[in-house]
Amino acid sequence: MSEKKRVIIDTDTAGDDTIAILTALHYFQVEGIMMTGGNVQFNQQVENALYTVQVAGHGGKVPVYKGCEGPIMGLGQKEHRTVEDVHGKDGMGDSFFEKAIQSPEAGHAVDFLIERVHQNPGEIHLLAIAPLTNIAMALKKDPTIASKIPHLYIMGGTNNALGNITPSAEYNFYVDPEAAKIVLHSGIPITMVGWEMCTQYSIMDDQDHAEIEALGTKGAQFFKDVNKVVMRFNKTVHRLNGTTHPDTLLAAVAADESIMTKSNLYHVDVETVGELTRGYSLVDINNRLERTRNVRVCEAIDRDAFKEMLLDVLQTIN
Ligand SMILES: [Ca+2]
Repeated sequence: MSEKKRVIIDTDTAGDDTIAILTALHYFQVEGIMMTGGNVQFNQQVENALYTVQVAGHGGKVPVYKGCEGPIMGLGQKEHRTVEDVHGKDGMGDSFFEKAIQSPEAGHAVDFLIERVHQNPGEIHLLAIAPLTNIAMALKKDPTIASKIPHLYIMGGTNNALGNITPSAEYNFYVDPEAAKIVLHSGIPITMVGWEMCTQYSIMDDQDHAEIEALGTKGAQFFKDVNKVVMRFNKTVHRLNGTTHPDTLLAAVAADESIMTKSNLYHVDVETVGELTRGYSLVDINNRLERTRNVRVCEAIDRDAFKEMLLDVLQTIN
């Protein structure tokens, strides 16, 4: 078997971030985890990441670095909008797990990323499943890393579709659109998996949850616990019949691109000043702006193959 691809994960660990981390630990050599402000209170997210690594049996082997706790600008708001209503107070379905044994590292996530990329040029792929603050700040601090990152997979934005945090914007782009702009125009080869891919292909309904529970593993129990609150939230707010797995879908696409059955290279940008559309991602499908096609946009997924990957991951964790 060939060596596993090496990745760094950037996450605001709550809800589906946890399952994405489990997925990444299954398929990749994870060099480290970077924390960005997002879903819930920052130190809770750090704890969630550490606990998730421990659940996967990798406790003490994958360093977790604290990064930027809030967006670059945030338009004068003291704190960005967190979403405890989606994922529970602890971001883990109100499970209130025990404290992890491992502690976060002393250094800053941005410095870790810059250093690790320079030490391993062309080797470190990035999985971005949070607001893009850390990656943008790293690019600002040292733009020379861009040419040394072979690929960046982003869960964020939408491809001309309904948002989730507002009608026009997906959460990760909405929290820090300035960061998204910096990253999208960095020159790093990018694959974007938008929110509409998640609602079309990643939903696990009651039947799927029953199948997962029947696995009877520690991984399956963990999946059930962290998804308790989001199941209720999705049914009442998004009118979606099941749990959503945007971050896991992103990790799965990065692990096996063949599950992405349709994709195209488009010019993609993000709105930063719109009255109703801050954080909206513009995907120029018909190339009306005649600008550089900077992002490969995922447009369809083999849903069965994705589900099989998810079950494999949860089956393995015992
Ligand atoms: Ca996330």
